[in-house]
Amino acid sequence: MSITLESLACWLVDIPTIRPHKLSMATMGCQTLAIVRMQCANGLIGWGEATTIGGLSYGAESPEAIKLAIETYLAPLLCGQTFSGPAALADKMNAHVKGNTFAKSALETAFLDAQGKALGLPVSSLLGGALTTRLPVLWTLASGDTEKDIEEGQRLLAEGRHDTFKLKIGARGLDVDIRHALAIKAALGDDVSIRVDVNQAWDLTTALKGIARLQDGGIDLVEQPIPLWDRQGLIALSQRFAVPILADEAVATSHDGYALASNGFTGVYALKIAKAGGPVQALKLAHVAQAAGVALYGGTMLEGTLGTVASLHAWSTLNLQWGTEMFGPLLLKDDIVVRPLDFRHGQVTLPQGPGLGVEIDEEKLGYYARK
Ligand code: MUC
Ligand code: MG
Repeated sequence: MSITLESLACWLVDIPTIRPHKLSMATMGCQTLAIVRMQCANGLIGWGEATTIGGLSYGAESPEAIKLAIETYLAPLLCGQTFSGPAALADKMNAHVKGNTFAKSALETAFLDAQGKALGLPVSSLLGGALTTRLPVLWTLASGDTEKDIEEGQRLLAEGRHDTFKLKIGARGLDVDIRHALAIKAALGDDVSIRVDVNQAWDLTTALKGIARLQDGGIDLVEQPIPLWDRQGLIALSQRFAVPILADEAVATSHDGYALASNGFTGVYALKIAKAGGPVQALKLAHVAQAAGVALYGGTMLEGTLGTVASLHAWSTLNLQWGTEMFGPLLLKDDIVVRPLDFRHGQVTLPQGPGLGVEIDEEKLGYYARK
């Protein structure tokens, strides 16, 4: 069904995190959600969201740049135009705006929300149809303190909220990081899957030493150990170790996925709607991975509920061998939606209503939006 865009509004919404979240390149005390409201003909409204991590420390688009790209370049390009679907929208955006996949992801999300509402269908139905309504979700232990992480992990296991954890390492020396990861693995036990994310912090030599020790210690997955540009290094690591290597920063689009897989990468890809330019674009990478026999993982840019749900609609159409990390809303002290997501038993429930199935609390949006 064709949708005509009338106007676009974008807010930067700052929400504190429940505790400092320490990654190799930044410590987050707050997350900024770039929230998009797409007003369409016939009174239809679509909502979208884009987030990044630590200002400009994770990716090339800051929250402020996302808002500027939308308001200054994409809104004038798109408003007044009619699109038959997300393919036509992406065509138009890509013909006139290079890169800026985070901004495009918020717009593709808002478009899908509007189109789903117009058709009375959940976004997952526009993307191929959900295989499941409950998706696995791990939690990231990243307080920066081994004892605190162990307590947090034990509490979440006891509550039954999560059964799988990711650790953020790479900010400290190799020995300190390995001791940290293996202490958590030992404390949480054999039945609990522990993965690490190095966020590009090691060089290849350090990675060779580090991954060998993590593998011996029972760590299940090693994410982006070396810089994103070192494609050959990542391929070599994936072929050398039995513990799977997860490509995150190194694989944003279907083109990256093709280049890695066709040169012999054998690990896992982290899908993220922001890296690819939206849920539809992220699925293109997923389909390249499926064709190449590379396993899949539903990744987060620590989105709030809107961006998390947009991702879940896409991930629900896939068989994700490594589950998801769509816990973003749980890291935030508050959100701008009427009903929070249901996280339980290591899973989250996919909303069923038309569009994203998320209702925005406009009072909260007004309260948290940057003035
Ligand atoms: C990343 O690099 O994977 C995902 C979970 C988390 O704690 O940080 C992110 C980013
Ligand atoms: Mg990562």
